[in-house]
Amino acid sequence: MTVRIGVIGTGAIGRDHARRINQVLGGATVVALSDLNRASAEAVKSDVAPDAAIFTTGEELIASPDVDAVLVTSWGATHEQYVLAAIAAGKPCFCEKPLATTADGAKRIVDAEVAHGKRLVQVGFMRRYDAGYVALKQFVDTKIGAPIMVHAAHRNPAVPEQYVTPMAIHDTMIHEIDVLRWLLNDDYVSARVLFPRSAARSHAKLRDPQIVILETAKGTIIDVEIFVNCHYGYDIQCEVVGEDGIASLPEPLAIQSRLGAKLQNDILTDWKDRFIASYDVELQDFINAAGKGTAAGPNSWDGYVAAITSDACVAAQEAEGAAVAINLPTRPALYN
Ligand code: NAI
Ligand code: ISE
Repeated sequence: MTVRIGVIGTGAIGRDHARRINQVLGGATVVALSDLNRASAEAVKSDVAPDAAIFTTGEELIASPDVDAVLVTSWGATHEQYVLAAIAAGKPCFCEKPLATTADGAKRIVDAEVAHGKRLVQVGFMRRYDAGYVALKQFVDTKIGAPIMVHAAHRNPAVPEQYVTPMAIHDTMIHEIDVLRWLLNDDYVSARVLFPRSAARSHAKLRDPQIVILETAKGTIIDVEIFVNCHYGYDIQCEVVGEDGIASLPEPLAIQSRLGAKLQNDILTDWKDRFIASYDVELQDFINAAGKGTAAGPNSWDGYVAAITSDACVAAQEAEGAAVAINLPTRPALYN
């Protein structure tokens, strides 16, 4: 069976996902596109999805009998409405992070999916599919004893002008929020945020960098440096300190050279390149499950927990270094 996919939001990642579905992956084809900016959908049709119909609204795309499954890759604040519409239509739905921009919004999705009685939603936490993180998890699970501390960093070379302080959590650190609880098989109980002096490239509405300190239920302490104007490259770091040893996320493959009296290797500059292989694997997982009328991978509950944790981290940004508690409700059986 070829899964007929509709893509809502054809900006940077929507375009890239449409390309990989039609040119890299198997078992699916992009049959429909929709974007607030119709010219963007038309450009993606012309470049990577020649057979796609263009729909004026996401709701019309979801309702189309020609669409079996939906990709939601529009701006975060619009995700909830489309994911709820896909669940109501009984169609598998891949939603980019964040699942919703508020914990209440994510809960409405969890409730709708639980009422439907079967998984339909996969959240775009692609790091769980990254070969480096998968290898790190296997190592942490078996070799270094109980994890005691994690030191992580999420550095972007630059961000657009409209990027403001809370986005460092909702838009950027949300990847660590998801992948670290998966890596540690643990949940968070509190968050604190520390701000060093701001770097020169930040602006009045962006305090950058910042350090988020998360404590887990098992007592692991995690520090995540978020530095979104670091200038030098796109750099993701993760080191787990266990009772018996230390394990680190592998660096991306790069040629090391001895040249011109320098020992060096390139550092990536774009998130699209850093996780390119994991985007392929996550979407193939979605396609395979969608072909069976369901969803796999990171689920709505993971999206909900990430939203609750994000809200706590944003509250912690405003709490002047004080800890903010993170309380999770009981997980519905659908997600066990
Ligand atoms: P973008 O701004 O490049 O593209 C978003 C597109 O959605 C735009 O073309 C916009 O016109 C369209 N859009 C907005 N509201 C819409 C609506 N109601 N209906 C239809 N189209 C609408 O943004 P980008 O970078 O592609 O991000 C999109 C989403 O993907 C965000 O939620 C972002 O957090 C996530 N993302 C995830 C990444 C990952 O590593 N997993 C990387 C980059 C983005
Ligand atoms: C972007 O939306 C992503 O998801 C990238 O992975 C992240 O590094 C970046 O900060 C976000 O803006």
